[in-house]
Amino acid sequence: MTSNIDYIDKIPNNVDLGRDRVLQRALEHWQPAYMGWWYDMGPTESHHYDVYLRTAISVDPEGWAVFDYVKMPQYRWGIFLTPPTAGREVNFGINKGQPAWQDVPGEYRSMLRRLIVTQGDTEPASVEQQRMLGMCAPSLYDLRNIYQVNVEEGRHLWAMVYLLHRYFGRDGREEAEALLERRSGDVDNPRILGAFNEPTPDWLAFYMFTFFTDRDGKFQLSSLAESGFDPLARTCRFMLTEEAHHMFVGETGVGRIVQRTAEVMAEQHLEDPDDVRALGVIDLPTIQRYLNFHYSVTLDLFGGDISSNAASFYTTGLKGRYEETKIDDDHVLSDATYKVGTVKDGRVFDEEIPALNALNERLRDDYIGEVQAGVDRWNKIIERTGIPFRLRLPHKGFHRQIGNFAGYHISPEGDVMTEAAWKAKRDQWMPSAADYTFVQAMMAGRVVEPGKFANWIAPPRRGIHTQPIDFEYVRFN
Ligand code: BYC
Repeated sequence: MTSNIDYIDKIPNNVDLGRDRVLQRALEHWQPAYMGWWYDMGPTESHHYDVYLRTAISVDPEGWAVFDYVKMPQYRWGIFLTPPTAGREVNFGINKGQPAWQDVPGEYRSMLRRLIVTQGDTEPASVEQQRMLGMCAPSLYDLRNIYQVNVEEGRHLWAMVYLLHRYFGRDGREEAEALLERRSGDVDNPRILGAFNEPTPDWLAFYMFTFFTDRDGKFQLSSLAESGFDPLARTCRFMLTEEAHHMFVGETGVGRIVQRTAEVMAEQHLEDPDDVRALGVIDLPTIQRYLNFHYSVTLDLFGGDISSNAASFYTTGLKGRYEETKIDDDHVLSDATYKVGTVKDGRVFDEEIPALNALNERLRDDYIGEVQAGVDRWNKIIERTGIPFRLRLPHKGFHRQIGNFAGYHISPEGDVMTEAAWKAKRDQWMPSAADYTFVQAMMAGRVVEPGKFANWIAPPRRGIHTQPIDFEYVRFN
Protein backbone atom coordinates (compact mmCIF):
# COMPACT_ATOMS: atom_id res chain seq x y z
CA MET A 1 0.00 0.00 0.00
CA THR A 2 1.38 3.37 -1.00
CA SER A 3 -0.04 6.82 -0.72
CA ASN A 4 0.95 7.55 -4.31
CA ILE A 5 -1.27 6.37 -7.07
CA ASP A 6 -0.04 4.17 -9.87
CA TYR A 7 -1.03 5.90 -13.10
CA ILE A 8 0.94 3.55 -15.30
CA ASP A 9 -1.65 0.83 -14.87
CA LYS A 10 -4.71 0.96 -17.06
CA ILE A 11 -6.67 1.37 -13.84
CA PRO A 12 -5.04 3.95 -11.53
CA ASN A 13 -4.80 2.50 -8.04
CA ASN A 14 -2.91 2.42 -4.79
CA VAL A 15 -3.81 -1.19 -3.98
CA ASP A 16 -1.04 -2.85 -5.95
CA LEU A 17 -3.51 -4.12 -8.50
CA GLY A 18 -0.71 -5.30 -10.80
CA ARG A 19 0.16 -8.04 -8.29
CA ASP A 20 -3.29 -9.67 -8.54
CA ARG A 21 -3.68 -10.64 -12.19
CA VAL A 22 -7.08 -12.27 -11.79
CA LEU A 23 -8.57 -9.25 -10.10
CA GLN A 24 -6.91 -6.90 -12.55
CA ARG A 25 -8.35 -8.82 -15.49
CA ALA A 26 -11.81 -8.87 -13.94
CA LEU A 27 -11.73 -5.10 -13.44
CA GLU A 28 -10.31 -4.54 -16.93
CA HIS A 29 -13.24 -6.53 -18.20
CA TRP A 30 -15.69 -4.35 -16.27
CA GLN A 31 -13.98 -1.12 -17.42
CA PRO A 32 -15.36 -1.09 -21.02
CA ALA A 33 -18.84 -1.76 -19.66
CA TYR A 34 -18.39 1.21 -17.34
CA MET A 35 -17.23 3.38 -20.26
CA GLY A 36 -20.27 2.24 -22.26
CA TRP A 37 -22.47 3.30 -19.37
CA TRP A 38 -20.67 6.69 -19.13
CA TYR A 39 -21.11 7.36 -22.87
CA ASP A 40 -24.81 6.47 -22.64
CA MET A 41 -25.76 7.82 -19.24
CA GLY A 42 -23.04 10.35 -18.35
CA PRO A 43 -23.43 14.10 -18.94
CA THR A 44 -25.09 14.59 -22.28
CA GLU A 45 -23.04 15.98 -25.24
CA SER A 46 -20.02 16.49 -23.00
CA HIS A 47 -17.60 13.90 -24.29
CA HIS A 48 -15.39 16.26 -26.32
CA TYR A 49 -15.27 19.14 -23.86
CA ASP A 50 -12.08 20.04 -22.03
CA VAL A 51 -13.07 20.49 -18.41
CA TYR A 52 -10.91 22.00 -15.68
CA LEU A 53 -11.11 19.08 -13.24
CA ARG A 54 -9.32 17.89 -10.19
CA THR A 55 -7.98 14.36 -10.30
CA ALA A 56 -6.79 12.36 -7.30
CA ILE A 57 -3.06 11.72 -7.45
CA SER A 58 -2.38 10.60 -3.91
CA VAL A 59 -4.29 9.74 -0.77
CA ASP A 60 -2.21 12.07 1.39
CA PRO A 61 -4.41 14.62 3.15
CA GLU A 62 -2.23 17.39 1.72
CA GLY A 63 -2.02 17.59 -2.02
CA TRP A 64 -4.11 14.62 -3.12
CA ALA A 65 -5.41 16.42 -6.17
CA VAL A 66 -4.15 18.07 -9.36
CA PHE A 67 -6.22 20.47 -11.46
CA ASP A 68 -6.07 20.49 -15.24
CA TYR A 69 -8.14 20.27 -18.42
CA VAL A 70 -9.45 16.77 -19.00
CA LYS A 71 -11.92 15.26 -21.44
CA MET A 72 -14.28 13.44 -19.12
CA PRO A 73 -14.11 10.04 -20.82
CA GLN A 74 -10.35 10.25 -20.21
CA TYR A 75 -10.76 10.99 -16.50
CA ARG A 76 -8.50 8.66 -14.50
CA TRP A 77 -11.14 6.73 -12.60
CA GLY A 78 -9.41 4.44 -10.22
CA ILE A 79 -9.17 2.74 -6.85
CA PHE A 80 -7.90 4.68 -3.88
CA LEU A 81 -7.97 3.62 -0.26
CA THR A 82 -6.58 5.58 2.66
CA PRO A 83 -3.58 3.71 4.07
CA PRO A 84 -4.28 1.15 6.81
CA THR A 85 -3.96 2.06 10.49
CA ALA A 86 -1.66 -0.39 12.24
CA GLY A 87 -3.44 -2.39 14.92
CA ARG A 88 -6.93 -1.15 13.98
CA GLU A 89 -9.72 -3.09 15.71
CA VAL A 90 -13.42 -3.66 15.34
CA ASN A 91 -14.63 -0.78 17.49
CA PHE A 92 -18.25 -1.69 18.28
CA GLY A 93 -20.75 -4.53 18.51
CA ILE A 94 -20.26 -8.10 19.66
CA ASN A 95 -16.90 -8.41 17.87
CA LYS A 96 -15.49 -5.30 19.52
CA GLY A 97 -11.78 -5.65 20.26
CA GLN A 98 -11.03 -8.18 17.51
CA PRO A 99 -8.48 -7.11 14.90
CA ALA A 100 -10.27 -5.32 12.06
CA TRP A 101 -11.10 -7.83 9.29
CA GLN A 102 -8.94 -7.75 6.18
CA ASP A 103 -11.21 -10.34 4.58
CA VAL A 104 -14.95 -10.74 4.61
CA PRO A 105 -16.12 -12.73 7.65
CA GLY A 106 -18.04 -15.63 6.07
CA GLU A 107 -21.09 -15.33 8.32
CA TYR A 108 -21.58 -11.63 7.44
CA ARG A 109 -20.93 -11.94 3.74
CA SER A 110 -24.41 -11.31 2.38
CA MET A 111 -25.11 -8.45 4.79
CA LEU A 112 -21.86 -6.75 3.83
CA ARG A 113 -22.43 -7.27 0.12
CA ARG A 114 -25.85 -5.71 0.46
CA LEU A 115 -24.45 -2.60 2.16
CA ILE A 116 -21.77 -2.20 -0.51
CA VAL A 117 -24.26 -2.72 -3.35
CA THR A 118 -26.72 -0.20 -1.86
CA GLN A 119 -23.95 2.36 -1.48
CA GLY A 120 -22.59 1.63 -4.97
CA ASP A 121 -26.02 1.91 -6.58
CA THR A 122 -26.48 5.52 -5.52
CA GLU A 123 -23.37 6.73 -7.35
CA PRO A 124 -24.26 6.03 -10.99
CA ALA A 125 -27.88 6.85 -10.14
CA SER A 126 -26.98 10.45 -9.35
CA VAL A 127 -25.04 10.83 -12.61
CA GLU A 128 -28.09 9.55 -14.49
CA GLN A 129 -30.35 11.97 -12.63
CA GLN A 130 -28.15 14.93 -13.55
CA ARG A 131 -27.18 14.07 -17.10
CA MET A 132 -29.22 16.75 -18.90
CA LEU A 133 -28.32 19.66 -16.63
CA GLY A 134 -25.16 20.67 -18.47
CA MET A 135 -27.38 21.91 -21.29
CA CYS A 136 -28.80 24.70 -19.14
CA ALA A 137 -25.88 25.56 -16.83
CA PRO A 138 -25.94 29.10 -15.40
CA SER A 139 -22.19 29.62 -16.01
CA LEU A 140 -18.96 27.86 -16.97
CA TYR A 141 -18.05 27.79 -13.29
CA ASP A 142 -21.24 25.88 -12.42
CA LEU A 143 -20.91 23.64 -15.46
CA ARG A 144 -17.44 22.64 -14.38
CA ASN A 145 -18.71 21.94 -10.87
CA ILE A 146 -21.47 19.59 -11.97
CA TYR A 147 -18.99 17.72 -14.17
CA GLN A 148 -16.58 17.44 -11.23
CA VAL A 149 -19.38 15.99 -9.11
CA ASN A 150 -20.31 13.57 -11.91
CA VAL A 151 -16.80 12.18 -12.50
CA GLU A 152 -16.31 11.72 -8.77
CA GLU A 153 -19.62 9.88 -8.41
CA GLY A 154 -18.26 7.67 -11.20
CA ARG A 155 -15.14 7.12 -9.14
CA HIS A 156 -17.23 6.24 -6.10
CA LEU A 157 -18.88 3.56 -8.18
CA TRP A 158 -15.39 2.25 -8.97
CA ALA A 159 -14.61 2.23 -5.26
CA MET A 160 -17.54 -0.09 -4.49
CA VAL A 161 -16.96 -2.21 -7.58
CA TYR A 162 -13.38 -2.81 -6.48
CA LEU A 163 -14.65 -4.19 -3.15
CA LEU A 164 -17.20 -6.40 -4.92
CA HIS A 165 -14.62 -7.81 -7.32
CA ARG A 166 -11.85 -8.17 -4.81
CA TYR A 167 -13.79 -9.73 -1.93
CA PHE A 168 -16.98 -11.33 -3.27
CA GLY A 169 -15.89 -13.48 -6.22
CA ARG A 170 -18.49 -14.41 -8.76
CA ASP A 171 -21.53 -12.89 -7.08
CA GLY A 172 -19.54 -9.69 -6.55
CA ARG A 173 -18.85 -9.55 -10.29
CA GLU A 174 -22.52 -10.10 -11.03
CA GLU A 175 -23.50 -7.31 -8.65
CA ALA A 176 -20.94 -5.03 -10.33
CA GLU A 177 -22.57 -5.67 -13.68
CA ALA A 178 -26.04 -5.06 -12.25
CA LEU A 179 -24.85 -1.66 -10.99
CA LEU A 180 -24.43 -0.65 -14.65
CA GLU A 181 -27.80 -2.10 -15.63
CA ARG A 182 -30.25 -0.52 -13.20
CA ARG A 183 -31.40 2.95 -14.24
CA SER A 184 -32.64 5.86 -12.21
CA GLY A 185 -36.40 6.12 -12.55
CA ASP A 186 -36.75 3.00 -14.74
CA VAL A 187 -40.07 1.26 -14.08
CA ASP A 188 -38.68 -2.23 -14.63
CA ASN A 189 -35.15 -1.93 -13.28
CA PRO A 190 -34.96 1.10 -10.96
CA ARG A 191 -32.18 2.18 -8.61
CA ILE A 192 -32.46 0.68 -5.12
CA LEU A 193 -33.29 3.69 -2.94
CA GLY A 194 -36.24 6.04 -3.44
CA ALA A 195 -34.52 9.42 -3.79
CA PHE A 196 -32.30 8.07 -6.55
CA ASN A 197 -35.30 7.44 -8.78
CA GLU A 198 -36.60 11.01 -8.53
CA PRO A 199 -35.81 13.36 -11.43
CA THR A 200 -33.34 16.23 -10.95
CA PRO A 201 -34.93 18.43 -13.60
CA ASP A 202 -33.27 21.81 -13.01
CA TRP A 203 -30.38 23.53 -11.24
CA LEU A 204 -32.32 24.43 -8.12
CA ALA A 205 -33.10 20.71 -7.74
CA PHE A 206 -29.43 19.90 -8.41
CA TYR A 207 -28.19 22.24 -5.68
CA MET A 208 -30.83 20.97 -3.26
CA PHE A 209 -29.79 17.42 -4.12
CA THR A 210 -26.09 18.11 -3.53
CA PHE A 211 -26.88 19.92 -0.28
CA PHE A 212 -29.35 17.39 1.14
CA THR A 213 -28.76 14.07 -0.59
CA ASP A 214 -24.98 14.20 -0.94
CA ARG A 215 -24.97 14.93 2.77
CA ASP A 216 -26.79 11.65 3.37
CA GLY A 217 -23.81 10.28 1.44
CA LYS A 218 -21.50 11.92 3.93
CA PHE A 219 -23.29 10.44 6.95
CA GLN A 220 -23.66 6.96 5.45
CA LEU A 221 -20.03 6.93 4.31
CA SER A 222 -18.93 8.12 7.74
CA SER A 223 -20.80 5.21 9.34
CA LEU A 224 -19.27 2.77 6.87
CA ALA A 225 -15.86 4.35 7.49
CA GLU A 226 -16.21 2.96 11.04
CA SER A 227 -16.71 -0.57 9.68
CA GLY A 228 -14.79 -3.48 11.16
CA PHE A 229 -14.27 -4.61 7.55
CA ASP A 230 -11.13 -2.58 7.03
CA PRO A 231 -11.07 -2.30 3.20
CA LEU A 232 -14.57 -0.77 3.31
CA ALA A 233 -13.58 1.64 6.08
CA ARG A 234 -10.51 2.80 4.18
CA THR A 235 -12.38 3.13 0.88
CA CYS A 236 -15.07 5.27 2.49
CA ARG A 237 -12.54 7.48 4.20
CA PHE A 238 -11.08 8.53 0.89
CA MET A 239 -14.52 8.97 -0.67
CA LEU A 240 -15.36 11.44 2.09
CA THR A 241 -12.58 13.78 0.98
CA GLU A 242 -14.27 14.04 -2.42
CA GLU A 243 -17.79 14.29 -0.98
CA ALA A 244 -16.98 17.56 0.80
CA HIS A 245 -16.82 19.45 -2.51
CA HIS A 246 -20.22 18.12 -3.57
CA MET A 247 -21.87 19.52 -0.45
CA PHE A 248 -20.01 22.80 -0.99
CA VAL A 249 -21.52 22.98 -4.48
CA GLY A 250 -24.98 22.41 -3.01
CA GLU A 251 -24.75 24.83 -0.14
CA THR A 252 -23.21 27.65 -2.15
CA GLY A 253 -25.49 26.96 -5.12
CA VAL A 254 -28.68 27.36 -3.09
CA GLY A 255 -27.03 30.22 -1.18
CA ARG A 256 -26.26 32.10 -4.41
CA ILE A 257 -29.83 31.64 -5.71
CA VAL A 258 -31.25 32.84 -2.38
CA GLN A 259 -28.86 35.79 -2.41
CA ARG A 260 -29.80 36.88 -5.91
CA THR A 261 -33.54 36.66 -5.17
CA ALA A 262 -33.27 38.51 -1.87
CA GLU A 263 -31.12 41.24 -3.44
CA VAL A 264 -33.60 41.78 -6.26
CA MET A 265 -36.50 41.85 -3.77
CA ALA A 266 -34.70 44.38 -1.61
CA GLU A 267 -33.68 46.63 -4.53
CA GLN A 268 -37.15 46.62 -6.07
CA HIS A 269 -39.10 46.60 -2.78
CA LEU A 270 -41.07 43.55 -3.88
CA GLU A 271 -42.59 40.71 -1.91
CA ASP A 272 -45.29 39.12 -4.03
CA PRO A 273 -43.91 35.90 -5.59
CA ASP A 274 -45.43 36.76 -8.98
CA ASP A 275 -43.69 40.14 -9.02
CA VAL A 276 -40.43 38.48 -8.00
CA ARG A 277 -40.75 35.87 -10.74
CA ALA A 278 -41.47 38.59 -13.28
CA LEU A 279 -37.93 39.87 -12.67
CA GLY A 280 -36.42 36.55 -13.72
CA VAL A 281 -35.43 35.22 -10.29
CA ILE A 282 -36.86 32.38 -8.20
CA ASP A 283 -39.25 33.52 -5.47
CA LEU A 284 -38.40 32.39 -1.95
CA PRO A 285 -41.62 30.32 -1.38
CA THR A 286 -40.67 28.20 -4.43
CA ILE A 287 -37.21 27.67 -2.94
CA GLN A 288 -38.92 26.62 0.33
CA ARG A 289 -41.06 24.09 -1.56
CA TYR A 290 -37.98 22.58 -3.23
CA LEU A 291 -36.32 22.42 0.18
CA ASN A 292 -39.36 20.58 1.64
CA PHE A 293 -39.23 18.02 -1.14
CA HIS A 294 -35.50 17.30 -1.10
CA TYR A 295 -35.28 17.24 2.67
CA SER A 296 -38.15 14.77 3.05
CA VAL A 297 -37.03 12.33 0.34
CA THR A 298 -33.51 12.43 1.78
CA LEU A 299 -34.75 11.71 5.32
CA ASP A 300 -36.23 8.52 3.87
CA LEU A 301 -32.75 7.44 2.76
CA PHE A 302 -31.81 6.74 6.37
CA GLY A 303 -34.26 3.79 6.43
CA GLY A 304 -36.89 2.88 9.00
CA ASP A 305 -36.82 4.55 12.42
CA ILE A 306 -37.02 1.12 13.97
CA SER A 307 -34.75 -1.23 12.04
CA SER A 308 -33.55 -4.69 12.88
CA ASN A 309 -31.28 -4.46 9.82
CA ALA A 310 -29.51 -1.47 11.32
CA ALA A 311 -29.21 -3.34 14.64
CA SER A 312 -27.58 -6.29 12.84
CA PHE A 313 -25.21 -4.05 10.86
CA TYR A 314 -24.08 -2.53 14.14
CA THR A 315 -23.98 -5.62 16.33
CA THR A 316 -21.88 -7.49 13.80
CA GLY A 317 -19.44 -4.56 13.49
CA LEU A 318 -20.16 -3.78 9.83
CA LYS A 319 -21.66 -0.28 10.09
CA GLY A 320 -21.10 2.07 13.02
CA ARG A 321 -22.63 5.30 14.21
CA TYR A 322 -21.50 8.72 13.01
CA GLU A 323 -18.07 9.32 14.60
CA GLU A 324 -18.39 6.05 16.53
CA THR A 325 -14.96 6.16 18.09
CA LYS A 326 -15.52 9.67 19.47
CA ILE A 327 -18.68 8.62 21.34
CA ASP A 328 -18.22 7.98 25.04
CA ASP A 329 -20.25 4.84 25.78
CA ASP A 330 -19.87 1.04 25.73
CA HIS A 331 -20.17 0.75 21.90
CA VAL A 332 -22.38 -2.29 22.37
CA LEU A 333 -25.65 -0.52 23.27
CA SER A 334 -27.19 -3.50 25.00
CA ASP A 335 -29.06 -1.40 27.59
CA ALA A 336 -29.25 2.02 25.93
CA THR A 337 -32.48 3.54 24.62
CA TYR A 338 -33.23 6.24 22.06
CA LYS A 339 -36.28 8.36 21.25
CA VAL A 340 -38.05 7.94 17.93
CA GLY A 341 -41.06 9.85 16.64
CA THR A 342 -44.28 7.97 16.04
CA VAL A 343 -47.98 8.62 15.43
CA LYS A 344 -50.76 7.46 17.73
CA ASP A 345 -54.34 8.63 18.16
CA GLY A 346 -53.89 11.29 15.54
CA ARG A 347 -50.84 12.99 16.98
CA VAL A 348 -47.06 12.79 16.85
CA PHE A 349 -45.09 11.89 19.96
CA ASP A 350 -41.75 10.37 20.95
CA GLU A 351 -41.34 6.84 22.18
CA GLU A 352 -38.27 5.37 23.82
CA ILE A 353 -36.99 2.22 22.12
CA PRO A 354 -33.80 0.12 22.38
CA ALA A 355 -30.97 2.21 20.93
CA LEU A 356 -29.79 -0.71 18.80
CA ASN A 357 -33.03 -0.65 16.83
CA ALA A 358 -32.97 3.14 16.53
CA LEU A 359 -29.62 3.52 14.79
CA ASN A 360 -31.10 4.78 11.53
CA GLU A 361 -32.99 7.41 13.50
CA ARG A 362 -29.92 8.44 15.42
CA LEU A 363 -27.96 8.92 12.19
CA ARG A 364 -30.90 10.86 10.75
CA ASP A 365 -30.83 13.14 13.81
CA ASP A 366 -27.08 13.72 13.43
CA TYR A 367 -27.76 14.63 9.81
CA ILE A 368 -30.62 16.99 10.68
CA GLY A 369 -28.33 18.93 13.03
CA GLU A 370 -25.88 19.61 10.22
CA VAL A 371 -28.60 20.44 7.70
CA GLN A 372 -30.17 22.94 10.12
CA ALA A 373 -26.84 24.76 10.39
CA GLY A 374 -26.73 25.09 6.59
CA VAL A 375 -30.30 26.46 6.46
CA ASP A 376 -29.31 28.97 9.16
CA ARG A 377 -26.46 30.15 6.91
CA TRP A 378 -28.89 30.63 4.00
CA ASN A 379 -31.14 32.64 6.31
CA LYS A 380 -28.20 34.87 7.24
CA ILE A 381 -27.83 35.70 3.53
CA ILE A 382 -31.51 36.71 3.36
CA GLU A 383 -31.29 38.60 6.64
CA ARG A 384 -28.41 40.73 5.37
CA THR A 385 -30.63 42.09 2.59
CA GLY A 386 -33.30 43.12 5.12
CA ILE A 387 -35.93 40.77 3.67
CA PRO A 388 -37.99 39.24 6.53
CA PHE A 389 -38.56 35.81 4.88
CA ARG A 390 -36.84 32.77 6.51
CA LEU A 391 -36.38 29.26 5.14
CA ARG A 392 -37.09 26.42 7.52
CA LEU A 393 -36.95 22.65 7.73
CA PRO A 394 -40.38 21.02 7.79
CA HIS A 395 -41.28 18.54 10.52
CA LYS A 396 -39.42 15.23 10.34
CA GLY A 397 -42.68 13.41 9.58
CA PHE A 398 -43.61 15.62 6.61
CA HIS A 399 -43.99 13.73 3.29
CA ARG A 400 -42.30 10.52 4.44
CA GLN A 401 -42.53 7.20 2.62
CA ILE A 402 -40.27 5.13 4.88
CA GLY A 403 -40.46 4.53 8.63
CA ASN A 404 -42.96 5.37 11.39
CA PHE A 405 -44.44 8.38 9.57
CA ALA A 406 -45.05 6.57 6.27
CA GLY A 407 -48.74 6.31 5.49
CA TYR A 408 -49.62 9.40 7.56
CA HIS A 409 -50.26 12.87 6.25
CA ILE A 410 -48.24 15.28 8.31
CA SER A 411 -48.01 19.02 7.77
CA PRO A 412 -44.71 20.93 7.79
CA GLU A 413 -45.66 22.00 11.33
CA GLY A 414 -46.06 18.38 12.47
CA ASP A 415 -49.86 18.14 12.58
CA VAL A 416 -51.43 14.85 11.55
CA MET A 417 -54.00 15.56 8.82
CA THR A 418 -56.50 13.67 6.73
CA GLU A 419 -55.32 12.69 3.30
CA ALA A 420 -57.82 15.04 1.66
CA ALA A 421 -56.78 18.04 3.77
CA TRP A 422 -53.09 17.33 3.12
CA LYS A 423 -53.61 16.96 -0.62
CA ALA A 424 -55.53 20.22 -0.73
CA LYS A 425 -52.40 21.94 0.61
CA ARG A 426 -49.86 19.90 -1.29
CA ASP A 427 -48.96 22.55 -3.85
CA GLN A 428 -48.31 25.10 -1.12
CA TRP A 429 -45.75 22.77 0.43
CA MET A 430 -44.12 20.97 -2.45
CA PRO A 431 -43.12 22.07 -5.95
CA SER A 432 -46.13 21.91 -8.27
CA ALA A 433 -46.04 21.12 -11.98
CA ALA A 434 -46.36 24.88 -12.54
CA ASP A 435 -43.33 25.57 -10.31
CA TYR A 436 -41.22 23.13 -12.31
CA THR A 437 -42.43 24.66 -15.56
CA PHE A 438 -41.52 28.14 -14.34
CA VAL A 439 -38.08 27.17 -13.05
CA GLN A 440 -37.21 25.18 -16.14
CA ALA A 441 -38.40 27.94 -18.47
CA MET A 442 -36.14 30.38 -16.66
CA MET A 443 -33.19 28.01 -17.01
CA ALA A 444 -33.59 27.35 -20.74
CA GLY A 445 -30.23 27.64 -22.49
CA ARG A 446 -26.79 27.76 -20.94
CA VAL A 447 -24.48 30.64 -20.22
CA VAL A 448 -21.15 30.04 -21.94
CA GLU A 449 -19.29 33.34 -21.73
CA PRO A 450 -16.52 33.17 -19.09
CA GLY A 451 -17.39 35.23 -16.02
CA LYS A 452 -21.08 35.62 -16.98
CA PHE A 453 -23.89 34.22 -14.81
CA ALA A 454 -27.58 33.60 -15.42
CA ASN A 455 -29.82 36.29 -13.98
CA TRP A 456 -31.30 33.99 -11.30
CA ILE A 457 -28.04 33.23 -9.46
CA ALA A 458 -25.35 35.41 -7.86
CA PRO A 459 -21.69 34.80 -8.84
CA PRO A 460 -19.59 32.80 -6.37
CA ARG A 461 -17.19 34.58 -4.06
CA ARG A 462 -14.17 33.00 -5.66
CA GLY A 463 -13.20 30.66 -8.48
CA ILE A 464 -11.98 27.07 -8.44
CA HIS A 465 -8.57 26.21 -7.05
CA THR A 466 -6.46 29.32 -7.81
CA GLN A 467 -8.40 30.44 -10.87
CA PRO A 468 -10.46 33.63 -11.22
CA ILE A 469 -14.23 33.54 -11.57
CA ASP A 470 -14.00 34.44 -15.28
CA PHE A 471 -11.65 31.55 -16.06
CA GLU A 472 -12.63 29.37 -19.02
CA TYR A 473 -13.58 26.36 -16.88
CA VAL A 474 -14.99 24.42 -19.82
CA ARG A 475 -13.85 24.56 -23.44
CA PHE A 476 -16.45 23.24 -25.82
CA ASN A 477 -14.12 22.58 -28.77
N1 BYC B 1 -35.87 3.66 -0.49
O1 BYC B 1 -34.57 -1.88 7.85
P1 BYC B 1 -34.87 -0.72 6.99
C1 BYC B 1 -24.84 8.62 -1.37
C2 BYC B 1 -35.65 -0.65 2.32
S1 BYC B 1 -26.23 8.42 -0.42
C3 BYC B 1 -36.18 2.39 -0.83
O2 BYC B 1 -35.58 0.40 7.57
P2 BYC B 1 -32.13 -0.45 6.59
C4 BYC B 1 -24.90 9.55 -2.50
C5 BYC B 1 -34.44 -1.40 2.86
O3 BYC B 1 -33.45 -1.58 1.86
C6 BYC B 1 -25.82 7.17 0.77
N2 BYC B 1 -36.06 1.34 0.01
O4 BYC B 1 -33.61 -0.17 6.27
C7 BYC B 1 -25.60 10.74 -2.41
C8 BYC B 1 -35.05 -2.68 3.33
O5 BYC B 1 -35.28 -3.51 2.20
P3 BYC B 1 -35.35 -5.11 2.32
C9 BYC B 1 -26.09 5.76 0.28
C10 BYC B 1 -35.63 1.59 1.26
O6 BYC B 1 -31.71 -1.60 5.78
C11 BYC B 1 -25.68 11.58 -3.50
C12 BYC B 1 -36.42 -2.25 3.83
O7 BYC B 1 -36.69 -1.00 3.19
N3 BYC B 1 -25.52 4.80 1.17
O8 BYC B 1 -23.86 8.02 -1.11
O9 BYC B 1 -31.85 -0.37 8.02
C13 BYC B 1 -25.05 11.26 -4.69
C14 BYC B 1 -36.45 -2.13 5.34
O10 BYC B 1 -35.58 -1.10 5.65
C15 BYC B 1 -35.29 2.88 1.70
C16 BYC B 1 -26.24 4.01 1.98
O11 BYC B 1 -27.44 4.02 1.96
C17 BYC B 1 -35.44 3.94 0.76
N4 BYC B 1 -35.15 5.22 1.07
O12 BYC B 1 -31.54 0.94 6.03
C18 BYC B 1 -24.37 10.07 -4.78
C19 BYC B 1 -25.47 3.11 2.90
N5 BYC B 1 -34.91 2.80 2.98
O13 BYC B 1 -34.03 -5.55 2.87
C20 BYC B 1 -24.27 9.21 -3.68
C21 BYC B 1 -25.79 1.68 2.78
C22 BYC B 1 -35.01 1.53 3.34
O14 BYC B 1 -36.49 -5.39 3.24
N6 BYC B 1 -27.18 1.37 3.05
N7 BYC B 1 -35.42 0.78 2.32
O15 BYC B 1 -35.56 -5.53 0.89
C23 BYC B 1 -27.70 1.22 4.29
O16 BYC B 1 -27.02 1.40 5.27
C24 BYC B 1 -29.12 0.80 4.41
O17 BYC B 1 -29.44 0.00 3.33
C25 BYC B 1 -30.15 1.96 4.48
C26 BYC B 1 -31.53 1.34 4.78
C27 BYC B 1 -29.74 2.97 5.52
C28 BYC B 1 -30.28 2.66 3.13
